[in-house]
Amino acid sequence: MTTLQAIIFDVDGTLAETERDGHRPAFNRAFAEAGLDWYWDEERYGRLLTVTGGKERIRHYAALHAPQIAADPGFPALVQRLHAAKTRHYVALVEAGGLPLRPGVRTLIDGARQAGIRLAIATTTTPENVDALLRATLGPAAAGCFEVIGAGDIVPAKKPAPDIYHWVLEQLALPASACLAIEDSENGLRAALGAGLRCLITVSEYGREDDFTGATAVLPAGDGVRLAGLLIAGERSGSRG
Ligand code: XBP
Ligand code: MG
Repeated sequence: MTTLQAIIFDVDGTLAETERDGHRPAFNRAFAEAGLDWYWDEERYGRLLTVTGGKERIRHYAALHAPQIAADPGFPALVQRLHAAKTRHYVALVEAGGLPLRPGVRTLIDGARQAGIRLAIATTTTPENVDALLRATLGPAAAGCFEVIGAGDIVPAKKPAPDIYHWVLEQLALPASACLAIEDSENGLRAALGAGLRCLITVSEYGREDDFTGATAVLPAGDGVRLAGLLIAGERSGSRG
């Protein structure tokens, strides 16, 4: 059995419940600021989350609901402007302290570091969003927690493609067999499995209906991350069944 050497965390839905009360209002504020009557309510946003990447989500929505805007030659530039505004609003929401870590995340991070397990991040979200969330939740110590942060457009294809996990494994210089991914969504699970990683699922607000076939374990919302810590501690002690 290969000893666990690194844990690779997803961000949105895994480190913190950021989608419903963070990214979603940030998108809506950017749309309103641009004079667009687009509004993503909680239910519609849940459906849109099947498309990973904020820019990709905007393009997907416009193609379905505003084809005349999507067909305009200026649309690519509009997407960039909307997403930059959305990122600004999201960072402000995070910095206001509205998006805490999920229960058990801080304990898991501290415990893993004390056990000498290396930590990394593999996320679809924009790097500025990760930096803001880590600073707001982990404080000045944040910079030292994660050895590698793979985020956003650093790879050509976003989750469910495995690219971001391949990139992080390459930066860690570790084989997939020595690492464990922690995710909250079907897209994230598929990306991790596609890179040959075992993956724990901690079910999030928007992930309850996802298909988690292939996960090493599916841990319930609320207590999932704490249970993940117990599983990992068990594995480290060699008691994995
Ligand atoms: C979740 C995503 C991201 C966020 C929005 O990322 O798919 O696109 O919803 O962030 P993960 P951006 O679960 O992999 O952390 O607008 O910056 O893409
Ligand atoms: Mg996620």
